[in-house]
Amino acid sequence: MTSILILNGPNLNLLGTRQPEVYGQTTLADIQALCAETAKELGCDITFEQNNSEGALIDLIHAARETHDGIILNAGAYTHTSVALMDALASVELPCIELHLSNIHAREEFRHTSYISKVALGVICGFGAQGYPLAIRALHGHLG
Ligand code: CA2
Repeated sequence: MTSILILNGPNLNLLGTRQPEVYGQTTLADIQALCAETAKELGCDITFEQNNSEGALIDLIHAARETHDGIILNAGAYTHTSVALMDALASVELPCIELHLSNIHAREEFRHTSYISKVALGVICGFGAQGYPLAIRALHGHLG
């Protein structure tokens, strides 16, 4: 069975509690439930994780090499700063979809740069929580 790691970076644990005008009212637990529904429908296996630490995210990416077929990554603000996360993704050679709730290109200039895009199979942004099921379908389709 296809196995997908869904990885969420810093501050995404606060979803639904602050800045609803930017990130919506959906909580990360709601998103996890949405992902579980999609995975059940497609017949694939998902692991859903959130961590605020760059090093922990890198460790999860390294471990995925042995356990998962692909990665969906919302790296939060590390998207715009982390060469280390980019290198980790490149090193495991797993297909990765970069995901954002907001349209990062319609926001501040500093969010227009993504280190993750340089090693991603594709990017989904701007569709809020619905981006997660879209990314699962896209990666599942890619993995065949
Ligand atoms: O749009 C996205 O998904 C982002 O990855 C979210 C990051 C942001 O730094 C990226 O540029 C785009 C921020 C996540 C912070 O989430 C919060 C949720 C509720 C309250 C405050 C922050």
